[in-house]
Amino acid sequence: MVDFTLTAEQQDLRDLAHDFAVKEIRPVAWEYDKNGTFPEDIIQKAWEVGLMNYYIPEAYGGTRVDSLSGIQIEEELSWGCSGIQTTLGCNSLAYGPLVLAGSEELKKEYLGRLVEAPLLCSFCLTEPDAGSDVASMRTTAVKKGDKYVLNGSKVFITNGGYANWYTVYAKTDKEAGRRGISAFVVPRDAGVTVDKKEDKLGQRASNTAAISFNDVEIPADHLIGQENQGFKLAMMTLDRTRPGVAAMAVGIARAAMEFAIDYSKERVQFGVPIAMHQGIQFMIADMATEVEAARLLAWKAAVLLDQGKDNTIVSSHAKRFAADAAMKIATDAVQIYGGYGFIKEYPVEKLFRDAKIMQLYEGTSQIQRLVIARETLLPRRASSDSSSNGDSAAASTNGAEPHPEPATAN
Ligand code: COS
Repeated sequence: MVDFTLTAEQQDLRDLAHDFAVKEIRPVAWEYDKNGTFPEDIIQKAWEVGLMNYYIPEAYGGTRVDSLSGIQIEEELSWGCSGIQTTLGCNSLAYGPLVLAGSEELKKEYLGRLVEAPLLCSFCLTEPDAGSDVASMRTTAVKKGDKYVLNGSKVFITNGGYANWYTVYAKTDKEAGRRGISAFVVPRDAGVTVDKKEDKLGQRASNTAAISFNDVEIPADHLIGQENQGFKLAMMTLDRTRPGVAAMAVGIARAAMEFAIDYSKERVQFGVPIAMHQGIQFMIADMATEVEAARLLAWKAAVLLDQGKDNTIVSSHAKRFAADAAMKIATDAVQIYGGYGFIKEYPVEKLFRDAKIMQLYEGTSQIQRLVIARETLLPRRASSDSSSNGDSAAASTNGAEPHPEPATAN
């Protein structure tokens, strides 16, 4: 059965998030962006009302909502400010691998910290020379007795300057490429160094940092899942978080569209509001279609997850389409504002800058196309209906069949 009606609970969460965006986020969003203010006050409030960490299972003190509910929150908060939502939502990316494959002890300790206080955690995959090409990472984790010793550096780490703990990917077998990567929980006080806060084009209220590990020792039981299974764990985590990124892109796109609609009704040129001109109407019509289509893809990717089905390709469809739509819609919103759209005093300039990151983080639009091409040419699983990708299958990271290389078309 296909039904696009949210349940009363999902609608309540959406309303709660919208209300929070209107009252707490929008009033400060442009100012925080301008000054690069980290939204500590908003983190505290969002944590208090349950708009953070909502994918933590009840067994560890969380409220575990389904993905379709979660992405309602993510669209609304991102409509308020995607930089602030990146800050609030980053925890779910960082604790994702822990929920999927962590030991009971690790989950109790580190999910418990997030439940007990408004703390942050970070997902540390990217390195200076390993972005899309995850397998070329150089950070190492060497086992010495009952400890692992970590060395290396990570870049573009959301909340990196503020995290209480980090999910870190490192090579446990340097010769094995992607088959030699493992994931660890690294508490900040183990000696993580925060090297630098980045000065960014957009999402300026979010913290993006470079961090490093210099002989950082962690207990051996801080390994998440099995040794050398980290790459798959990262991919499975991203399958679960990309629908949320798509929803965030919808939030930006919707905000840009709404500003463009309002402005087009006020701005008079050639004797009529510019909304009366067909050129503007067609731009707005395309915006409305793309917001709708992007949202439907995000919902489908989330619903597949909630049904325990493989969502890899739909997750990439959603993330790619929604990110590109947000960029296009924000660009067209600037166009509708004309010269004023280029001025910081007007709201769409920020949205234009914020939209760009949607095409970059959690896998560029090109990486999404790569995943889509592979899954289309040589599907990894028989069909999106037949294979369980639920948490229990994921816990052993055995949920996936071998992923064949597509033939290269020359
Ligand atoms: N779920 C489970 N397993 C998966 C998977 C998924 N979504 N995607 C891939 N795998 C498995 C494959 O089945 C394969 O398993 P075997 O080793 O048993 O054969 C393995 O992982 C390797 O898969 P693949 O051949 O697709 O890997 P590649 O090295 O070719 O890399 C890309 C694939 C490029 C798609 C991957 O490196 C990627 O997603 N890069 C972007 C990373 C990213 O998003 N970075 C942003 C930073 S995070 S904010």
